[in-house]
Amino acid sequence: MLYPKMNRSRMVFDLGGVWDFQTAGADSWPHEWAQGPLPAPMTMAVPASYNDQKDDVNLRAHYGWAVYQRTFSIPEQVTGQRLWLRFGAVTHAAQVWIDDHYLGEHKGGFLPFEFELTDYTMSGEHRLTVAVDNRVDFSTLPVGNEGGVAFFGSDNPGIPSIELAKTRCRPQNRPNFDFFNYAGITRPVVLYTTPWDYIKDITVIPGVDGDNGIVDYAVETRGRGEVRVTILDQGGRAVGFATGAKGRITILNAKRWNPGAPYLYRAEVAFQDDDLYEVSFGIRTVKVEGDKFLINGRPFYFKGFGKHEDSFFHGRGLDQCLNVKDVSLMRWLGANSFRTSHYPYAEEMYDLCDREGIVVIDEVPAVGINAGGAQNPYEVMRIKGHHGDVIRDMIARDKNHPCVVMWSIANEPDTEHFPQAAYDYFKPLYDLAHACDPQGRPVTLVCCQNDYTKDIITRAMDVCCVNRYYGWYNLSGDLDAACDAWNTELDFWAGTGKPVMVTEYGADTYPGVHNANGEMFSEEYQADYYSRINAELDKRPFFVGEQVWNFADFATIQGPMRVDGNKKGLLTRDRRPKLAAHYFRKRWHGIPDFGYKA
Ligand code: BDP
Repeated sequence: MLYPKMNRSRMVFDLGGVWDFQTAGADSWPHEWAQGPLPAPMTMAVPASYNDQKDDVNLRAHYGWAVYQRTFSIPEQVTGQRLWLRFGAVTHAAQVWIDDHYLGEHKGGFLPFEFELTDYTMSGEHRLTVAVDNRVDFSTLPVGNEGGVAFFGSDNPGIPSIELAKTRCRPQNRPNFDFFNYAGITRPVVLYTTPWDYIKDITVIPGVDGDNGIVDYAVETRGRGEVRVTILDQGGRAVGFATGAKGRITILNAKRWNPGAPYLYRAEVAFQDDDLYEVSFGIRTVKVEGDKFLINGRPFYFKGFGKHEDSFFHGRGLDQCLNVKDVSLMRWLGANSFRTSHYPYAEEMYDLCDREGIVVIDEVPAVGINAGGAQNPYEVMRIKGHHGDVIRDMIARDKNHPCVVMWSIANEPDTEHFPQAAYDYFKPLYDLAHACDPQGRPVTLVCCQNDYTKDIITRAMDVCCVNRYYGWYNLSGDLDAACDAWNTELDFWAGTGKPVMVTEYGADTYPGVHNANGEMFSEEYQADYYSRINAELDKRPFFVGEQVWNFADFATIQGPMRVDGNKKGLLTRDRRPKLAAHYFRKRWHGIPDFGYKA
């Protein structure tokens, strides 16, 4: 799906601002609210999560539907054009009305969707109503626990007083994942126009032939007519041209897009004399060969993070200033990459990473496919169809970004207790991801710390990505034992012949806590933990990357496991470095992007 852009054939109108908002019931919302102004609205900024915008525990902990509303009128200049209403993301499900017309619904909180409004473009004021459902359960991605009641955290089953109290406590979201379940209209809402006959989609497949760049392209249009494609370099000079909806263009002596040294070309696509759209792309290749991860034919080493879209007040709402700051901090740290744990991020972040040369592992919101071995998640969770949809939609959205070098189809599913079921579930999704990606990027699944000898799906991926907490959740506080466990496990992965990387390892660290003995939760422990483990990872030639958990501290549900959120950040939630950030800054500036393990 193309990102809305303004140019001489298209207009974009931002519907962001302060909307009316009202919470509704758990299972439904009064649809008559769409027929007029909300009965008792409060103000709410869009885009942003709603949870932290007011000082109200009922809003933070709200469970179920909430309704947003605003009015707008459409400029006369759009007459004769098609008009579209597009949402960057609404978490987790949305029902949309314009005036008295129901436009439709969308499931999934992290990908864009749109409706054509052309038939409703009469003059006068229009009322836009967006109902939002934040509930997670066995049918959603991310996965929540069923029932929506009772507490999260340690349980003492069988105690009468607790069992009785549980039946009486109010419904609440019980995420099966470790980040706060922020909800609302979290990304931009825009109206945009296209001409009647228009460009629907553009696919760019870069390649190389010696010093030259090859651009295979495909343009999907509505209506018939001539397609003309001009390739522009960064200085705006035309360096290639072709006509036709499909074709190949050669760029002589093309400059490569490289991590840390990006170069972007633009494909300017014209359709008849009507429509125009420009897509940025990079000339770069990605390939797994043996136990190496190659970018532009050279062995790349991932240095970076698992991240979250998470910040004060905004929750998971798009914050461009924060994104720029985060990329700047990545550079300050000497990092070159991150994973969009645990959902596709806002499109604006990928544009930024294309421009800044930051490498991205792009992940679908498939987190929580794990019932701790008590149940077979592949039987009890009703997610397979939706899982395929989010893989398809994420790749369709992000396929042209040079920053994206790998797709992650899940985080920490149960691959241990039901290994064959996991294989049968994920192998078709792995094949689907490959079939969807015109650029043929590697595909992975991020595996949980469990019995890796039983897991048969992780080793079937192009890259084995492992999340490991030796020295934290296991072998807590004992770094000798943690290093020992890592080495035993690394001997196992060596046998797969695949590239292996760590996509999560870390230690909760309360900023300001210091300890001469380097005990858990202190800044010293976090720094020691990483320097000890990294010394072991460095010995393994097949080990292609280290992504720490996490870039910054982030919000989670309250519970006995978390002190004001997850504190495994190298940075605090307000982006101040902990001791371990200084350790990594030194380490990573000394590790080249390419050839570290060559
Ligand atoms: C991993 C999850 C991640 C958690 C992390 C932790 O992938 O979402 O936040 O552990 O416990 O299991 O800090």
